This record gives sequence, structure tokens and C-alpha cells, in this order.
Amino acid sequence: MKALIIGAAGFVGGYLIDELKNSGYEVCATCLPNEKITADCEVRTLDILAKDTIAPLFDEVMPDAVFHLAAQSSVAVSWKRPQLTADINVIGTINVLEALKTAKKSGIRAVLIGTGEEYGFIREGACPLSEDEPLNPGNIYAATKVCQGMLGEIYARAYKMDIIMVRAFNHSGPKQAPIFVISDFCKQIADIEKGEHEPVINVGNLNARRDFTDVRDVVRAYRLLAEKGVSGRTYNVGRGKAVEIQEILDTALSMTDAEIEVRQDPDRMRPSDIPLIEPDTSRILADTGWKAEISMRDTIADTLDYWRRAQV
Ligand code: A2R
Repeated sequence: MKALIIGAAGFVGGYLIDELKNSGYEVCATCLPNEKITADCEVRTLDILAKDTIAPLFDEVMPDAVFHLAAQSSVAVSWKRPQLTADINVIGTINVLEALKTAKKSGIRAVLIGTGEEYGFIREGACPLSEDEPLNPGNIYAATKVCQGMLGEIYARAYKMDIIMVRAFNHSGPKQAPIFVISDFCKQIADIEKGEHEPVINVGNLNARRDFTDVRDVVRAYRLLAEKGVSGRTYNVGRGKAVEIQEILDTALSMTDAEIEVRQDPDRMRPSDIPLIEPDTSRILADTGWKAEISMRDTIADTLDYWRRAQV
């Protein structure tokens, strides 16, 4: 089996390359011209906004499966740069789908990665969220990903293309940028331990409840969806058990001997924060047998360990 990963220089890409290679796939991975992929696999440069360059790449690589990870993936950036976010996440996805439609090889399976944030402002009692729950996104990033999912469904139906849509809930692990909460807390603690930061941890809204899965479990879900998912279907990928951000903070703080003061930081409060997001994961379990296996404690420990060893 040959896999093409689009947008593989980001956080998830490296883990997906490893997962696929360890499962016997031949892997080709793309990155932007200014990015680097160090993993041992075939690497191409690709900007999904350069639409005429995508189909030739498909025709050269001839993949069995395409994993579309390329995105402007930060909620915070999406508030500041809405047009860029829409260009990459919506127009870029159309460019990928059009290229798949015209590719010489037919029947390429595409896995489009969206987000649990697509559910947005959910009605009371809606959790755990099934994939059929109405989408009511609460931020610009999420809105563009709703659009990506709709486009995937439309192309699958209209052109009988083999497309699977994913709504990935929060995922974390070593090497994640510290704009995401687990990585942020762990980096701050590691910096304090190294004496590079005053013994204060800055936090945002600690009462929000989110569903966290280790990135290594998440990429295993993506592989299994490419292998066993039902064409045209949307799948939640998550643990199925939300926790308060406070619990993540407490767990991370329990792993350090440093005396640390917790300080609420207004800059870390997101506009329109949503109180609870938790998926129903029964569909992916039924169709692929996947469920999250790595504990949140292990994810936090590994992420803290990563930042302790990181050279600044
Ligand atoms: O924005 P950068 O320089 O970090 O590059 C990102 C890249 N990317 C693009 N690739 C091709 N053509 C473009 N026009 C373009 N714009 C951005 O996609 C980055 O290297 C990659 C996405 O990786 P991350 O932002 O680290 O996302 P992550 O955590 O790997 O998540 C993978 C997927 C994304 O679609 C998320 O929205 C979803 O999972 O949750």
C-alpha cells in the first residue's frame, strides 16, 4: 500500500509517517517549500494553494490513500487571520478534491482531517456528540473545517469518490507546539524547572471540559480509517471522556517538585470558549475496532519529559 500525506511537516504528520511505515506502507509526505521533513520517507514540496501542482503529484506518486492534514490549524490564528484560514482550509481542500477527481489513478481513498470543534455551541445534553449532531461552530477555524467536511461529503456523493471525513478531538503529545494546552502547561513547568521562568504558570479557562487523546493513538485511528472506514462516512476520533482543563493542570503539576503559583492570564482566554466538548466514539469502534489506549497521564508525562529535554 502506498500513502501520500499532504501537510506532513506539522505536529501530526511525523507521527502519521511513523505509524504508516511501521504498518508496512510505502510513504510519500509533502511539506511547504520552507518546511522540512526529517523522517526517512519520500518527501515532496506542495502548497495546496498552487492548485495546478496537486494532480501531477498524484499522477507521479499514484497513492492508494491520501491523508489530507495541511491546514491553518490554530484557533487563535484563525481569529487574527480569517481569510488566510479560509484560503488554506477551504480553497486548499477544494484544490485537493479537484485534483483527486482528475487523478489518473481512480479509487484513491482520501481521509480529510477535521475537528471536534465543528460541533461548537452544542445544545444542553448533547454530549457525547454523535456524528449526526448538528454543527454549530464557535470559531473561524471550526467553521472552515465544517466547510471542509461538507465539501468532502459533496464530492463523495456527486462524483462517487472514496472519501472519509474525520472530526478529531483535542490531541496532544511530545513535540506539539506550546499554543495547545497540554504542551503549553508542560513547557511552562519545564522552563520553571530549568530556572528560565519565574515560578508562575499562566493559565486560561480551567473549567472548559475537553476530550484529549494521545497523538500516537490518533494516527493509528487515521490508518485504520483508511483501511476499514466506510466510504462517505464521517468519524469522530477521540477518547470519549472529557476532562476539565483543571485536571490536566493538576496532573502536570503533580509531576514536578517545583513550587509553582497558578495565575489566570486574560490573553489565554479565547473569545467564545465552549464549555464542554465530548465525542461519542461508537462509530469508529464499530467500523474499525479503534479506541484510545494511551492514558492522559502518560501523554502528559511524555510531553513534560520532551520539554525537559528540549534545547531552547
Ligand atoms: O502553517 P505551517 O507553516 O505550520 O504549515 C502547515 C501546513 N500548511 C500547508 N501545507 C500545504 N499547503 C498550504 N497552503 C499550507 N498551509 C499550511 O499544514 C503545517 O505544516 C501543516 C499542518 O500541520 P499542523 O498545523 O501542525 O496541524 P496538525 O496538528 O498536524 O494537525 C493535522 C490536521 C490539521 O488539518 C488540523 O486542522 C487537524 O488535523 O486537526
